[in-house]
Amino acid sequence: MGLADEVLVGNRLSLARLLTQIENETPVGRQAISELYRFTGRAHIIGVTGAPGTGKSSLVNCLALAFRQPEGGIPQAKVGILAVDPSSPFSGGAILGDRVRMKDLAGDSGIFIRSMATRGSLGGLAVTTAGMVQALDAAGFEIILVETVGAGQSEIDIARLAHTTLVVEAPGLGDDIQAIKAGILEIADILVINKADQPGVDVTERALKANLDLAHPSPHTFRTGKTSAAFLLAGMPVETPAPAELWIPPIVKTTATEKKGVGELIQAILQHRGYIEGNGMKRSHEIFRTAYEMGVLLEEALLQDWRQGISDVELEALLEQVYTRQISPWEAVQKLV
Ligand SMILES: Nc1nc2c(ncn2[C@@H]2O[C@H](COP(=O)(O)OP(=O)(O)OP(=O)(O)O)[C@@H](O)[C@H]2O)c(=O)[nH]1
Ligand SMILES: [Mg+2]
Repeated sequence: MGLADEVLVGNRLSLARLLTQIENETPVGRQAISELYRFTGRAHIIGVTGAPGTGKSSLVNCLALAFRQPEGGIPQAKVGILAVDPSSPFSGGAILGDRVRMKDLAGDSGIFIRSMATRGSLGGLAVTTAGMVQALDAAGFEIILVETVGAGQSEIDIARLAHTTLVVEAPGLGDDIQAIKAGILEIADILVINKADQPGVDVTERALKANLDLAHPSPHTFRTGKTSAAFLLAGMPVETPAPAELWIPPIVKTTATEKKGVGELIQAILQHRGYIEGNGMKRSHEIFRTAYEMGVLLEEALLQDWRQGISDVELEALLEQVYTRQISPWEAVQKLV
């Protein structure tokens, strides 16, 4: 049996191996993803982002438990967890901490937890994470929680990947309106104020509400920036239905350490899921996400292809000409292509 088949029949060790192959962007990983791709698209992907230490991992832990041992009408689901730490590859300590905190979940075959430390690569965080999510999806995990530390681009990447994005704030951190970046509010489908047991919850809530009023109402739009996805999609009408009803991100208060507010948070997630499934937004979101992923892969493939057709000597000679100011970088590129 190949790796992909073993993943499909629920072999956890094979799934772990596959995730490593995908993380390392190996041909084996890409081949397996290609075989598994038609089994994907079933999971609901939940992004969990926010400033360091707001309680994202604790919340992910609570959410996973709630989907495994559901109460009050919450559907039971198999849960995959991906903890992405884009900040540095040397964060073994933090990741270990997450593992320890997630001990409640150990030994349950309906849960799969994976930490990854992304490294700089052509495809970058978005494509590698997307591949790992696809593997978990094909393996039958119906809810996939992806945690990233809010650090700029990574939140945007997660929003592209996730169907529902939770932005986690904590009192004391978000009191200063300046501290609540408009960008992060724009990607939030649900705002969570965790550590609701701490003082200052009302101040944080008021600050969030004030910012929400400024940022909304506007339907979520996808920004491509100067990426290959922008080229791929240029001039293509990606269907973005105007939703009959705007989604105003609800603010949910939780205390992860006491497992409080988790039921409300799950209700909000399920509501958002119903919203995007019912109005066509899920479809346009996924088409966009796919275009983004293909854009990154296309760029990589074209560059590799092009690089094979050019000798080191040729390239060096051109660089030398640019260095000695005989030609400009632009002229050099014209010669190269
Ligand atoms: N008082 C209180 N503490 C909490 C709550 N949730 C989490 N914590 C604590 O806050 C600290 C950070 O929690 P984590 O879950 O690791 O936070 P995180 O956002 O995942 O942190 P990073 O991944 O490092 O960004 C831990 O000591 C938790 O026990 C809460 O609701 N109330
Ligand atoms: Mg964490």
